[in-house]
Amino acid sequence: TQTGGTAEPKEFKPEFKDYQAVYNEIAKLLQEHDEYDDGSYGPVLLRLAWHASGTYDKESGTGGSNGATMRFAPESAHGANAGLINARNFLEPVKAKFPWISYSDLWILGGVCSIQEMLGPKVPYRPGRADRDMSSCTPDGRLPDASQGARHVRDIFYRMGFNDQEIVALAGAHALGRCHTQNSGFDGPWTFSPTVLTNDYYKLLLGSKWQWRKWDGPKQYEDKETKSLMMLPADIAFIEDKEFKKTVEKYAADNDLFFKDFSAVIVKLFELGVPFTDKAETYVFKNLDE
Ligand code: ZEM
Repeated sequence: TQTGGTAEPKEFKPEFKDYQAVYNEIAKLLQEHDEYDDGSYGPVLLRLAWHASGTYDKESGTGGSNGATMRFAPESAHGANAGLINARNFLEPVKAKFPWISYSDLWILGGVCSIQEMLGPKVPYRPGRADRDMSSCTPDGRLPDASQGARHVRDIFYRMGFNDQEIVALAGAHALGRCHTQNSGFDGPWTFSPTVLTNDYYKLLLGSKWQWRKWDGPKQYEDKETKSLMMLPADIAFIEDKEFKKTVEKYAADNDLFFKDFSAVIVKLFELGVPFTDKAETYVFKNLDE
């Protein structure tokens, strides 16, 4: 009905179908751009979502995915974020097509979509993140250092509020993607199928013989048999540490359990420090081929 000439334009309230449309657009672009790396932007999109979230500090409440402050220096220039410009640039055309979504929500949706499209479990998603300016950039050093061991890994993830089982479940993401010398200095993939999420990371940790790679780069492991796979010192910590190793064994033996726990813990990671309202609904997206 007509309410007079000065009525405000109706505010756009996105619903499930609108977020599903964003999901579908990301999934379509993932399929189209199979020229990247091992054939998918999925791993680097997941890493963007993780590095946006993993700056969280539970004591101060700072950091986390609410803000998308990696758009700005100094955070964009932190060593740990090298190469994530590829993921941010990949999502720019999606942001242009759906300008109503915040970068913070979009980056996390990119992670959710990547996990599902790389044949991982469903990852329930809640929108509600708001972008912040560069004054909310976190200090360098909040993300894990690959050259360190169990003690450091615990310090970093306990700061976010995770326990040992959750840390090991999160690490299963290293079934995906690879290390790039131009980003981290390290080199190579962890598994033979770096664009499909499986529990292979755990199986390979336990089932292969890991030896130091002899090369000029930073200290990393290679599998003795094929020398084509890698582990970081921080990965090997998961089999050197008795407590961590028990959980590695559970996930190596049971992919369904890994999927269930991975989904739960990645939702926790993606929601660290996000001030959702009571009204925030949880969405479970259909995969592109569903
Ligand atoms: Zn990663 N990760 N990560 N990680 N990560 C790399 C790549 C990827 C650590 C780490 O130092 C590195 C988690 C935990 C930890 C992914 C997801 C998740 C790389 C290589 C390094 C060095 C980067 C490069 O060179 O491009 C350490 C020390 C971790 C904790 C112990 C968690 C948690 C993740 C998600 C849940 C993914 C998907 C990649 C692959 C990125 C790509 O571009 O292929």
